[in-house]
Amino acid sequence: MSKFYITTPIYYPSGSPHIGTCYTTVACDSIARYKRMQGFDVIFLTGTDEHGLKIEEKAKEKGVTPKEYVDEIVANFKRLWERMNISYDRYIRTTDDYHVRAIQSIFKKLYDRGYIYKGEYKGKYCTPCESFWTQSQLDENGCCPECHREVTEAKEEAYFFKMSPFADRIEKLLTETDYLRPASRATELVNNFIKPGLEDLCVSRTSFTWGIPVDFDPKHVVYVWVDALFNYCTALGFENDRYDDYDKYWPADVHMVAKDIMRFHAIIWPAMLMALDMPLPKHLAVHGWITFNGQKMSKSLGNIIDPFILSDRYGADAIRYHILREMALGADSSFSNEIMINRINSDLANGLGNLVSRTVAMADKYFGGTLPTEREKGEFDDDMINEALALRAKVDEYIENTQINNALAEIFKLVSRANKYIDETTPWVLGKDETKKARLASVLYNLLEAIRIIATLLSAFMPETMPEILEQIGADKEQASYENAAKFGVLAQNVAVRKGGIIFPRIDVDKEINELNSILASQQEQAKQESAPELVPIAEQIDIDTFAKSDLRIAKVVSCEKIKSSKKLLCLHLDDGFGERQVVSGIAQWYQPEDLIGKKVIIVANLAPVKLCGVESNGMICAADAPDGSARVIFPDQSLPCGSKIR
Ligand code: ME8
Repeated sequence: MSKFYITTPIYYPSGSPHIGTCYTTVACDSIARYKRMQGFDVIFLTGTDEHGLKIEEKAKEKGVTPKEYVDEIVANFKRLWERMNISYDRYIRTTDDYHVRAIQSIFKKLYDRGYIYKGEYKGKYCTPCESFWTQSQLDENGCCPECHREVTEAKEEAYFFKMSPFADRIEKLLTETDYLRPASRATELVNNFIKPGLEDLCVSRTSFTWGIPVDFDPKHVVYVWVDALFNYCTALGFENDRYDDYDKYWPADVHMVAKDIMRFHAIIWPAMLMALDMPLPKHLAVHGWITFNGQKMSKSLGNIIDPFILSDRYGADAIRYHILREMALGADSSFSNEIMINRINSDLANGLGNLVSRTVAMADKYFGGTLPTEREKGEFDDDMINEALALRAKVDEYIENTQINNALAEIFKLVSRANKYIDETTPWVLGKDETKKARLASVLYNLLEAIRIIATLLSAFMPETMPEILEQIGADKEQASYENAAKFGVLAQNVAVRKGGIIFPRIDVDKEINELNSILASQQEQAKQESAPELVPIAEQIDIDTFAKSDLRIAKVVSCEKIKSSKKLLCLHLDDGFGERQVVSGIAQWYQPEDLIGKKVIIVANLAPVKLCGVESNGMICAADAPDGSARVIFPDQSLPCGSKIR
C-alpha cells in the first residue's frame, strides 16, 4: 500500500482559533480522508507550536506558567478539531519531551556538520512575529514586512545557520520542480530572498528562556522556527524513540500552509533538510488568507469568525463545505456571512439536499420505498450517466493537485446535472401513468446512483452528513466505496430507500444575518472594552490652593492649521475672552483643522509659553485618553462665553 503523509502548520496557541485557522486543517483533513478512501496508508499530522517570547509574555500577564497557559489553549484547539471532525492521526506539541530532545540532537548535528556557528546578532527584531529582519527587508515605514508593526534594535550572541551553500539548489527546487504550489509564487521568493543573496539565519536566542535549550550552550534557546519546522520529522520518530515510522512516511507528500509562512517552508526548511542530507517534502501547497469582508481577522478588531458558533448553527459540514469551496489555491478568500448563507442555501439546501429529498420522496411515493426491477431506458439517461462515470477521475486529479475548490465545483456540477435530469424526465408525470412504471423506476434508479457517487466522493469533505445521505438512498458501505464511485449500476435493482430528516435545512437569510451581526457587534464591543488602556493611577493629592493656581478657561477656536514640519501638531488661534492667543496641540493625528474651527474648548490658560517645532504655544487644550489610544478634545457647553473660568 502506498503511503501518504500530509501536515498542517503547527499553530501558535494564541487567542481563539477562528475560521481562518480552521481552513488549513479542514483542507488537509479532506485530502487525508480522500487519500484514505483511495486506499493510501495515510498519516495526517497537526499540532501546536508552543515556545517563544510571545507565549512567555502572555503567560506572565496571566500569572500562570507558560506550560499552564498553552495547556488550556491546546485543549480548546482539540475541542475545535473534534467539532469540525478533523481526523488527524497524530498531534504534536513542541513541548512534548521527545520533540525537545530530538531538537537538541538535530541542533547539535547541524553544529557538528559545520552548518551552525556562533556569532553576534545585530538587527531589527519583530516580537509578534519572532523574526529578525535586515534593514532592506523592512517595509516602507521601517516596520516588520510581515505584520507591519514596529521592530526594535536587537543585539545578542547567537548561533547562525549557513544558508548560502543551499541557494542554488533551493532556486532550482522552486523554479524547476513542482515543489511549490502554485508555482507562480516562486518569482517573489527568488527575487526577494535568493537573488539578493541568502543571508545566514540566526537560530538561537538568549533574550528569553521559554524555548528548547541548546544542550551544549544552555544560555541559548533554539530559535522557534527551527524548533517548529522539524516537528514534521520528529512526529514520525526522527531523532527520538517515541515513534518509529520516519523511514516509512518521510518525506511528506504535502505540507499545506498560508502565504504568511511560505518563506519559512520554501527556503529555510529545505535548506535545513539539505544540510542533514534528508529527502525534501514533495509539495508545499500555499493558500491565501480568509479575510472578513476584505479585512484581516483579528481579536482586537472584534471580527473573528468563530467556527464553534457557525458549526453549532449550520453544522460542521456546511462550514467545511463553504470554506473549502470559496478558497482557490494561492488566492485570498473574503468571508462574509451573506456569501456563506447564500452558498449553503443554494448548493446544499436547494442543490444537494433537494436532489436527495426529491428522489427519496418519489421512490417512497410511487413504489413504497422499494424500486421494482423492470427497467426502461430513455432519453437523457446516457448523458447523465456518462457525467457521473467521469466524475471520480476529475476529482482525483484536482485532489492530486491540492485544488479542493475545483474538486467540489466538479462534484456539484453533477448535482446540477442530476437535478436537471429530474426536470427533463418529469417523474411526477410518469408516476401518473401505469404504463410508465418501468421508465419511472429507471429514472429513480439513475438518480439514486448519481447520488451514491456524489455522496461517496463528498464524504471526504463532509464526513458528518454524507453517511446520512447514503443511508437514505439505501447504499451500504461497500456500495459507497471509492472503487464503486467510478461504476454505475452498483445499487441493487430493487434498492429500498429510507426516508429521513432534512439534511441541509434552508436558512432564513434575513433573520440569520441579523443574528450574526448582533453576535459580531457584541464581540466588537467586548474587544473595545478589552483593549481599553489601563487607567492611569490618580496623581498624588494636592490642596485647593495648589489647584487654584491652574487657570482653566473656555476659549473658541478661531482658526487652525497643521504645522508642516510635524505629523502630530496643530496650531490653533483662540479667542480666550481677553484677546487672541496661539496654542500648539499634539492632536493632528485625530483632528482635521475643520473639525475644530468655531468650537469652544477648555484651555489651561496660565501655562508658561513653550516652543514646539519652533512654534510658540501659550497654554494647552484639554483632551482625554480614549480606549483606542487616541486623545479626544473635551468640548464644554458651547453656550458658555469665551473666558469663563472653570472652577
Ligand atoms: O505561523 N486565513 O502559526 P499560526 C487562512 N506556528 N489561514 C489562516 C488564517 C487566515 N485568516 N489564519 C491562520 C504559525 N491561518 C507557526 C507555524 S509551522 C512549522 C509553524 C492558518 O498559528 C494558515 O495555515 O500563526 C497559517 O499558515 C497557519 O494558520 C499558521 O498559523
